[in-house]
Amino acid sequence: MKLREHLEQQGATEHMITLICRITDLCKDIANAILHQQGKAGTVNIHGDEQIALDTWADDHMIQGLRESKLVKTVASEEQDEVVEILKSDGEFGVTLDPLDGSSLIDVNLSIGTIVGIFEEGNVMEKGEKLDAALYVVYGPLTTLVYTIKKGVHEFVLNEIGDFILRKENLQIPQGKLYAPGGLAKDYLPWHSNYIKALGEKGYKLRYSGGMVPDVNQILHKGGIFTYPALQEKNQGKLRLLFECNPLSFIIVQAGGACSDGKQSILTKTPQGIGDRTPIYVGNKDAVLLAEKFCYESDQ
Ligand code: P6P
Repeated sequence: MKLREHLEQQGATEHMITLICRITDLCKDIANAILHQQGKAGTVNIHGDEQIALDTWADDHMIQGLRESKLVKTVASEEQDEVVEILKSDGEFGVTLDPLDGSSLIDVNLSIGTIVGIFEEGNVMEKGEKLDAALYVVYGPLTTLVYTIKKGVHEFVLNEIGDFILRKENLQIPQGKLYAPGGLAKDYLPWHSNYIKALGEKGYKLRYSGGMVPDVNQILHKGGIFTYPALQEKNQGKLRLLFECNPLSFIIVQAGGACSDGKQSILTKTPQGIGDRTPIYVGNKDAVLLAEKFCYESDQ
């Protein structure tokens, strides 16, 4: 089954179907561009991440494609300093974008991804629980798409003629024991170090690539926990609330998992600014609850 047919079967509105299909077509262009990726752009984004030419190209390409759709009112992109208001739009959608997350991994031929959050009512500075849809694409040995419109989590694979074909429907995160622990151990807070040690003692196996999209995708399929914690000098950690943590947490929660910053669900956090970062624990409910337990006990 092709993506559009599946979205129609899910009862998505015509505008949502058109928007998601437009976004995934833009991701197909990104998949092609990765094969011919250019060098470094010599610029950095507001988060201080060095931008390669492909980062800026992918960002421009997606924003232009959304502009042309005339369905999108506002776009927040990790590569942009401010929210982009699309004035000549007939639509109301708000879209958050991480056009090419982990792009520095291309050099060593590791998988990377695109992350998208969709709000039907244009405000992108909403809590993650207000999302109406979210998707990510993994550019790896396969190019796969995972999406939800709050009616299950579904995976598609790009075939040889450029169609996303249904691969797995109604994905539920299995109980598993993989852990993907981001950040430098020397910078961990003591309670987080104790948490990671406890996972090891429970027989959790470390699986971490440095790409959030493939790492979270692996947790969705095999179970366990992805974390990028608060650090000694960075109490909000590294990962962005709007562009990375909300959409991916939304998908994992829709697949029966859980998410937290150690104290509360990521999806209940009210964004203060486009560059907000947050500590993140996302995956099986028991592993997330264990992190909250370690965090709570550290405050006593
Ligand atoms: P570190 C990639 O740069 C990214 O934003 C995420 O995709 C990934 O999870 C994280 O940073 C990796 O960070 O500090 O482990 O290199």
